Amino acid sequence: MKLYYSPTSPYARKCRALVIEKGLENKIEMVEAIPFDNPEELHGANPLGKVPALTRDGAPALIDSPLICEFIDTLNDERWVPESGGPRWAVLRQQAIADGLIDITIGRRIELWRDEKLHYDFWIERWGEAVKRTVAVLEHERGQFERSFDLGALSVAIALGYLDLRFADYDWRADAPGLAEFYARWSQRESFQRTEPPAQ
Ligand SMILES: N[C@@H](CCC(=O)N[C@@H](CS)C(=O)NCC(=O)O)C(=O)O
Repeated sequence: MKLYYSPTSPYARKCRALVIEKGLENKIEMVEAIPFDNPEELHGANPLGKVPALTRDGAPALIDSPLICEFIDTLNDERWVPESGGPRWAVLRQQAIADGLIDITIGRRIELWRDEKLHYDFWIERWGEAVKRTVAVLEHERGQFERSFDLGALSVAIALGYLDLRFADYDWRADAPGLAEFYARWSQRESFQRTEPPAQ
C-alpha cells in the first residue's frame, strides 16, 4: 500500500500520524506527491488530484482522510475509532469539526493568496470568525477528548497545528489555554514530531 502525501497537508498528516501511532509503517509506504505538480501517480490514485490517497493491492485506491483513517484503523487490533455506539459518533464528530476547521483555514488562505486587490474580504472575515468560534467550542468541549488517544483527539491536535502553519497571526493559545496544553502534549509524541510540516 502507498500513502500519497504532501509535507504540508494536514489531512495527510492525520493519516501519517495514525500509521505511526498504530505501528503500521511496515505495511504502508509513504510517497511524497505535491498536488500542484500534477503527478500522474497521484492522479491515478485520486482523480480529484488531492492528497492524501491510499493505494491498495487488488482494490481501488481510497481517498478522503476520514475514509483512509477508518481503513487504516482496521489493519490491526488497536482501535482508534470506536466500533459502535455513542463513543463512535463522538470521535467521528470531533474529526468532522477538526477537518472543518482545516477546510475553512485553507479557504481563508486561498483567498489571501490572491493578488491583494482581488481579496474578497467577506470570505476572509467570515472564515476567520468561524475559526475563532470553532476554537472556542473545542476549548469548551475539550473534556470529551483531551486525555484520549483516538482519531477524534488526533484530528483536533492536527487542526490546531495547522492554525500555527497557516493562520499564525491568530494567537489561538490566548483564547484557548486548555487546548494549548492539550496540543503541547500531542506535540511531544513521535507521530507529531516526525510529521511536522516544514517551516514556511
Ligand atoms: N477532504 C479531503 C481534503 C483533501 C485536500 O483538500 N487536500 C489538499 C491538500 S491539504 C489538496 O490536495 N489540494 C490540492 C487541490 O485542491 O488541488 C481529505 O480529508 O482528505
